[in-house]
Amino acid sequence: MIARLPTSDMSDPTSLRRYDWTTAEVLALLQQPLLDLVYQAQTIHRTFNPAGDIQLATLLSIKTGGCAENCAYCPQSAHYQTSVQPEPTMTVDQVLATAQRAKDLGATRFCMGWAWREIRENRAFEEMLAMVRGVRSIGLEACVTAGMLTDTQAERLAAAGLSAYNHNLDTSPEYYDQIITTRTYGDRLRTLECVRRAGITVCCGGIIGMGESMTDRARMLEILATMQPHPESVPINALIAIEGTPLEAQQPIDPIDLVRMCATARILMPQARVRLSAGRSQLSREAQILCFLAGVNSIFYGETLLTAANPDRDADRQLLEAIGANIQRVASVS
Ligand code: SAM
Ligand code: DTB
Ligand code: SF4
Repeated sequence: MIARLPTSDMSDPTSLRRYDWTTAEVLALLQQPLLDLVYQAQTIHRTFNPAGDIQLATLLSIKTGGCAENCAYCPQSAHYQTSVQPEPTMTVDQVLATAQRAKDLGATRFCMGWAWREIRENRAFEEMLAMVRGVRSIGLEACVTAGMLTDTQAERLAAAGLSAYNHNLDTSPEYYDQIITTRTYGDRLRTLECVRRAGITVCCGGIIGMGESMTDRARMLEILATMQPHPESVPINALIAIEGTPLEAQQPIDPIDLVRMCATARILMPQARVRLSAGRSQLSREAQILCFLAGVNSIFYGETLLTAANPDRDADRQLLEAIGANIQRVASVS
């Protein structure tokens, strides 16, 4: 039986965009029979995103390793011994050359990461602003992920033309302290509010496969889907269990669980870009295709994510060609 959407009147699609989801409703969506879930998600996807395009985003780690936070999944935390070594911060010229190459290879969004607990107002921040201006002038959407920020910093990033700021909730508020203790869920939400106030679009999602329950997954999606407006971009990551981190021995997720997360995110946030993010290397082509059917409309394109492996470009090109994907050609203005 198809879990009842609060209103299933597809002739008035705006009534399906809601901000008052409850945990029980989200859990019911997440746990319904898979084919019903995917059918609902695809129906909503086609109603709200008639263009049906898929965005290719390219990631680059500008400042790698040595981070003060203790996120249990992260190879860049200074708290753990992993194969990731702190590296010198990349220069503006290096970054812009990489962004140009990403554009030439078909990406429309360029996402830059700094392994920082928070942004500080120093030379590295001035360089970040120059990178954002440069990426925008190449004609790409620019996204930054660099930890916590303040209103003033968000306003300066907005003035530089930043399209989006990525800051994930990662998991439910209830499970959060099993994963990170060096900052709180409230810290995370405060940063997201600064991003929103500055007029930058919000990129916010999380990870599955860290030992959380179905209810934790539902709670995370509920918190995202009760933000008003919804995040414009929702990355769904499957844990990449990295040697040396506390989560190194976690068993891989069942790909069907990832399909469920993507489909539920699509139903809850009909117009968000739902991004099938970390963990794609472990997925078969068929599992990825199910995720597209469930409403995923973006992937990271390029051999590495920030530090971990991603499928190589040839494999992705073949996959996208095989399904006749309609790839976004021009960056959106935001
Ligand atoms: N320091 C910044 C922050 O935490 O906001 C930005 C970088 S951080 C690497 C960006 C996101 O990548 C994390 O919030 C997490 O969701 C995801 N991530 C990091 N390591 C991961 C892993 N091993 N597996 C899956 N996702 C991961
Ligand atoms: C997101 O949610 N996933 C991307 C992006 N936002 C920054 C990062 C995934 C990182 C995976 C581990 C690594 O490459 O170090
Ligand atoms: Fe990794 Fe970001 Fe956590 Fe630092 S704040 S340990 S870079 S996820």
